[in-house]
Amino acid sequence: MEPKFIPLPEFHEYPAAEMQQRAEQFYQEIRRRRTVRDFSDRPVDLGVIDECLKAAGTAPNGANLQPWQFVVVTDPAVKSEIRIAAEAEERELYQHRASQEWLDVLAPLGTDENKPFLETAPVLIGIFSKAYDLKPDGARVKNYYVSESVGIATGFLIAALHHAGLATLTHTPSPMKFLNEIMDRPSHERPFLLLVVGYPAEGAKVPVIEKKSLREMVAYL
Ligand code: IYR
Repeated sequence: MEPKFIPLPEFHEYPAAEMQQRAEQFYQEIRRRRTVRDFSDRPVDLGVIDECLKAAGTAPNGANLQPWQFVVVTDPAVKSEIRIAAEAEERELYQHRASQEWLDVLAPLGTDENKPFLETAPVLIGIFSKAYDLKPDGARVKNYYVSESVGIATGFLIAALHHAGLATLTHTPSPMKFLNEIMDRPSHERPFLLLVVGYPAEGAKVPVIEKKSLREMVAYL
């Protein structure tokens, strides 16, 4: 297919001082984001969720094939099914599958196999990655850089939800194939992550953790 080009729309360049200020402001905003595990059952406006999903859908991705599928769950019965299945896997993980080394690095986060937030939080977003798409005639269209693409879209989604004023938790029950059945997704869609979304419970607590400094995480050549 012939490529079609248009002039780059809506690129904004800011004066140097403003650029620095914007960069600092964004850092200050995003550093307030914390993974929350104590959720309120307060409902959230699905209009907000949709806007944030639209932001996620703008993520750069392999060949613009957009190899993701999102599933928004608000039905209490479905959330309850997800909780039951996730806790069964997590019990296995915490009691048998996880190595001591893994349990040791998880200890400061205070996580365990109990996942009440899967029922309490008003919205769960299942994020699936697709190694290929299926055309109506059953033909496969291969996707590229699938986990990179879905990871970037998920990052956009988390940032958008935080920016809108909602709390999130990136939950990765392992394995999570059960999400295909509960969320009614075909088997070529692979569960990537379950995003728990809502308001923090009153008095919600988060663990004391530290982030790496620039010096620790960046090399300059
Ligand atoms: N999936 C488990 C375990 C877990 C693993 C990592 I790596 C974390 O950063 C947090 C939790 C759970 O959700 O509890």
